[in-house]
Amino acid sequence: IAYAQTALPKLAVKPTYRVCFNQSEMDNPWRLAQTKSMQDEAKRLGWQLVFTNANGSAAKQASDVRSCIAQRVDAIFLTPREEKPLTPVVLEAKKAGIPLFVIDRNVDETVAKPGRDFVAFIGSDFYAEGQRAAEWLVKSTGGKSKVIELLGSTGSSPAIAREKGFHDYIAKYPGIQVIAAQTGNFTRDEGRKVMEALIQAHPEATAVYAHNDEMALGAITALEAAGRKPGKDITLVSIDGQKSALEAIIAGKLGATVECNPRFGVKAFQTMKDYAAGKKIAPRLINDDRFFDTANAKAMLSSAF
Ligand code: GYE
Repeated sequence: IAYAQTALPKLAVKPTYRVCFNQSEMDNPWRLAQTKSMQDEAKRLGWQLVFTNANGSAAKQASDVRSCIAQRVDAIFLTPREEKPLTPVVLEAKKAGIPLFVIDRNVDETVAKPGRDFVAFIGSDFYAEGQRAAEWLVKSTGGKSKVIELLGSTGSSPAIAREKGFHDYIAKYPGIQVIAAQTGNFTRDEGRKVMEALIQAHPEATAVYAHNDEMALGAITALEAAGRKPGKDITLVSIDGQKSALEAIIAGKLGATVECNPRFGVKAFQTMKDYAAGKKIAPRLINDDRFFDTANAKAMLSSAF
């Protein structure tokens, strides 16, 4: 689609709105928490939320957004599964005059830019998350480890940036080597299966960096089945900060997890209201993320999702 040099669509101030939330998948606690947060806040505001679930298919998610455009909703909240396949529909929403907010994962910003083609990107700094995971691993292994990396879904912005952030950080530490990397699609089951194979092929591994907690938890199961002792003879670090990951930290199996806050509801809808009111919206609104390890996992458990 050719990019048209036009202003972003306006949004009227109204007592209530009908908005779409286009979810990518619902197969892990992070996605469930994100969805619940959007639903709870819509309910609290008395707005109508049109919810779609793409079940892990970027193609379905694109058609979900198109059907929201056809329904002429007031605004669209898109959490794009992958960057490139979801970029065209962002431009289509603009063309149709519907303000769109990209939340959590991003689209391809070389084509669609926040503040120009869509109202704003709201989400975590995935690159910083990768760096924070690397920083912890460097410290806790004394700068020496052979790492297996479990990558997130290929082509998704968190997988891209969590990989880059981690690798850029460890570039200064020659004692830290990534000896194998494979996608586990952000799921527990695939994390387990991939780790089963990789630990066979690379018994010399001393660490695991998983792009999310679910894959780390799957990896722990696989490592234990292979006779390894997670937390003792192999160090694991991951990202998300879900409750079951904090429990794994308390159990001494997972070393640390960088929080990726899934609670978007309040911030997303407040940003939309501000936009309707004509306030200036920053193109990038970055969430604050905590960090969990043995020092605070117990105390933080009840606040995790
Ligand atoms: O880390 C993962 C989920 O997009 C940041 O997606 C999110 C990621 C999250 O499936 O668990």
